[in-house]
Amino acid sequence: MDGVFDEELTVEVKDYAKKLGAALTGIADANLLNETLEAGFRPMDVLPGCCSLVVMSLHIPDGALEIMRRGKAAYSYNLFGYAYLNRELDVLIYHMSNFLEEHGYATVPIPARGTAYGAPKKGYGMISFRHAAVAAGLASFGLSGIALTKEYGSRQRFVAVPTTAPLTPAEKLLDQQDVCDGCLECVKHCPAGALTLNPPHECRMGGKTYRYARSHHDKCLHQSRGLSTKVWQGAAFNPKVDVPYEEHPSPELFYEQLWHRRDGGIRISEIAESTYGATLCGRCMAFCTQGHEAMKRRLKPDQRTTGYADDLVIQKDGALKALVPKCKPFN
Ligand code: B12
Ligand code: SF4
Ligand code: SF4
Repeated sequence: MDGVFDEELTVEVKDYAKKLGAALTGIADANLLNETLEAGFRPMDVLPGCCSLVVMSLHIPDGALEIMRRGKAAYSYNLFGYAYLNRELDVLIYHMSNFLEEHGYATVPIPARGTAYGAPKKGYGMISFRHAAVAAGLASFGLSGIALTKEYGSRQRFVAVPTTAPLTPAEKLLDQQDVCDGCLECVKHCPAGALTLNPPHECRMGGKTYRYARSHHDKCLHQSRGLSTKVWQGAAFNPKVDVPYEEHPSPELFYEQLWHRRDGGIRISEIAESTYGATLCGRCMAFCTQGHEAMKRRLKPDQRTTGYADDLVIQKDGALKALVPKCKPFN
């Protein structure tokens, strides 16, 4: 961004985000994203005169993911990793948009989940929050395509508020190796084979090149919306009815699958909790090595063998080792 930044407002914005409960906050230079994202999905397309994006994240409680890794239940993740978390993220967006508007700047509050009805391109949000998180210096891409941070690995969801406020952007972007160790656990654990690295998707931003898996939208959705029994096999809240996968289902067929062929129990739970398909998968997030490592770094040493006793062992040299997860990878 050319011109002068409003340092004072930048500090106020970050403080405000913290007060609202954001786990991480950063400022992305809109121009970085204008250069990287496709026409129609750039900050300049969404908000004329957009200078900056306020990027905020909320951490997914480790317990919600760890209980799935232990093959017990997908219920906690559905709410605290998705449905409720999205509502909390929407609260951040709502208040941050009002805050900036009260300071005399334009914004666009983009909802935390989903894409606009009738969006011009399938699978594209108004702005890609993962790219915004990378541009804000908060995250880098994992090979999974998920934006990983040093603080929480894969275990967070992001939002970004585009604004005309001239906020001071991040000085430095993270490298991919800063957060992803290339272990491929994410790809191995995908029940749909939806992540392809041959060849990877390439993204250039701020003079850096990031490579990550191309994700098959429909295959991922098939798992995420509770049409498959494969996701968290045996765990409570995992669908019991397998609906055969079909390429490019029409809206009519998709509706039919969701409301007539899917596990009835799951349909009911969706209405009650707005959990949107009940399983939501998220295995690429749950099994990301760096998400698990970040959790271990945060736990007090004496908690590492109690809270997650069936998951971690302390070796003779004091190092922690993760036991082989109970859910086997899909090959
Ligand atoms: C649409 C969408 C999806 C789609 C498409 C994903 C995608 N590749 O973009 C599907 C349904 C597959 C999906 C799945 C998931 N999602 Co999603 N999703 C979104 C959403 C709403 C928009 C993403 C977007 O704009 N992408 C557009 C472009 C810029 O992304 P892209 O990587 O370059 O990919 C595009 C092109 O490169 C191309 N492409 C990529 N691969 C290939 C392959 C081929 C063959 C071709 C032709 C093209 C192509 O098409 C892609 C778009 O479909 C965002 C919210 C938001 N507004 O950002 C959440 C978001 C990305 N999802 C999120 C999550 C967590 C998930 C899931 C774990 C499911 C879950 N439990 O929530 C999985 C993870 C799958 C994965 N490993 O990527 C989080 C990620 C958080 C993080 N830490 O990074 C977000 C940011 C939501 C949020 N508020 O936090 N998601
Ligand atoms: S959410 Fe599940 S189906 Fe989708 S890419 Fe990740 S592991 Fe695969
Ligand atoms: S599981 Fe491994 S390869 Fe995949 S994103 Fe995480 S650290 Fe990177």
